[in-house]
Amino acid sequence: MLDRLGTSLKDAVKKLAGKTVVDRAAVEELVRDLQRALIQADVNVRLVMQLSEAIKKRALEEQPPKGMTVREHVLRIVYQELVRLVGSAGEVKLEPQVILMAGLQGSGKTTTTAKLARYFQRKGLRVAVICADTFRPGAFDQLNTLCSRIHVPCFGNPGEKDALKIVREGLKSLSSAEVIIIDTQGRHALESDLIREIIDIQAIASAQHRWLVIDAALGQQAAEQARKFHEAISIDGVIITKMDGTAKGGGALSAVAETRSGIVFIGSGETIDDLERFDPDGFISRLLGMGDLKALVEKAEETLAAAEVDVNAMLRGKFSLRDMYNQLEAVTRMGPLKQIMSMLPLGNMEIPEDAYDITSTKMQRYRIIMDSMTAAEMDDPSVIGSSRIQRIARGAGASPEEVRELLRYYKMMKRALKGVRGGQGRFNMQRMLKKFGGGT
Ligand SMILES: Nc1nc2c(ncn2[C@@H]2O[C@H](COP(=O)(O)OP(=O)(O)OP(=O)(O)O)[C@@H](O)[C@H]2O)c(=O)[nH]1
Ligand SMILES: [Mg+2]
Repeated sequence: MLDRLGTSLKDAVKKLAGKTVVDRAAVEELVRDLQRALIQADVNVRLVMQLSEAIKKRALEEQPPKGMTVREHVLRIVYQELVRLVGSAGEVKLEPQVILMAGLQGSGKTTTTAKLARYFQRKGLRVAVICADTFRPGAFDQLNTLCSRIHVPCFGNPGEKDALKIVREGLKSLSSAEVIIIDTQGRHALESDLIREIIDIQAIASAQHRWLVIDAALGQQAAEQARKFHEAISIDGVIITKMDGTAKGGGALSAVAETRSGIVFIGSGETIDDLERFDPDGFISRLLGMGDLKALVEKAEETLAAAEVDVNAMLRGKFSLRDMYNQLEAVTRMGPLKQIMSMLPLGNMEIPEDAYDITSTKMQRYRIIMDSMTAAEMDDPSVIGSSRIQRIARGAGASPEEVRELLRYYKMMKRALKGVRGGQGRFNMQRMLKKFGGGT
């Protein structure tokens, strides 16, 4: 879902990236494209206007940070504002809590109640649910069936018409549970009965979380519903269901903005495990086709730490083949170069497509060649003369010329490292990747 929105947003962003100059006209065109894309996806018009005004104002008034082009700056603003639109990641703590589910008929409350029970169960918490839906025929059976499959206790009483009584008794009888999720009734449209009941339930349950369940297919009415529920019980998180469908999804995004809360989970199918935690940065990155910048940064830090690259020694000029091997390994472990580049913001727009392939294959070859070197050669490559080159090449199934190329590459890297100024012990990956792309 959201495929169409994603495509049109990506087109808008690509158009900007392809412009020779990013001036006022280019920003205005981008903003118009974004507006069109969001409105077509059913995002609330008022919200679209707020968002696009904010983007325009920032893009035209803020100075790009040092080292960032105007183009990157504008795209970063688009990214940040969209992340803000979908809200911060709603908090889900793994501690004792009561969760109250709210939403209209058929939005997916009951299914999601069971999915959430499963989620907390997997995290090792004792979970139980209460069926406070006295409206829908067979409501208790539906929830009870889902929960008994995962051995989660389900409290309810199909003969009882008073939902408040059920909640009161349920909380008492389930007092040994750590997480209690309360499923409530839904109606076709917002009715005062429904709202009054949920206010009363909250008065009894004092739920730490009041989560609104919204069907991704819901259009413009979503904002109105969200506002009413928010006024009643102060919604602190939104769960969007049926993300596996073909819905436009914009309505659900409007609901999030209306409650000023974040999306906590996404339902992506009918089975009990089809529930995902929502990550705003990753979501918008994918939507814009920028790749997951945050994931890259974290991954890069982890991998480099694991590779034990002694950056300081390298900057002092002590750079052995072994150091280079560790670096190559670090980069290889991070995944195919292409994937890495697509995780860098806009990296994929500036680097020619075929640069990746040569590079990652070459990297593999170099590692194989180094694997057939001795420890002494790795520590001090200057001992490698032509007879050793022959031997290394044979051992690696490579040609002597390839081994020489590797040695040339090593020398170039060593020179390049000497040129790295600053020396804060940081490994300059971009520079290294550039060498890979154009150096050999
Ligand atoms: N494909 C898909 N179907 C879902 C998802 N979540 C719920 N459904 C389906 O949506 C329908 C309605 O779900 P329920 O959980 O019964 O909805 P509800 O909000 O409890 O409905 P009421 O109790 O009548 O208010 C069911 O057929 C579910 O299987 C989802 O993430 N993906
Ligand atoms: Mg239900």
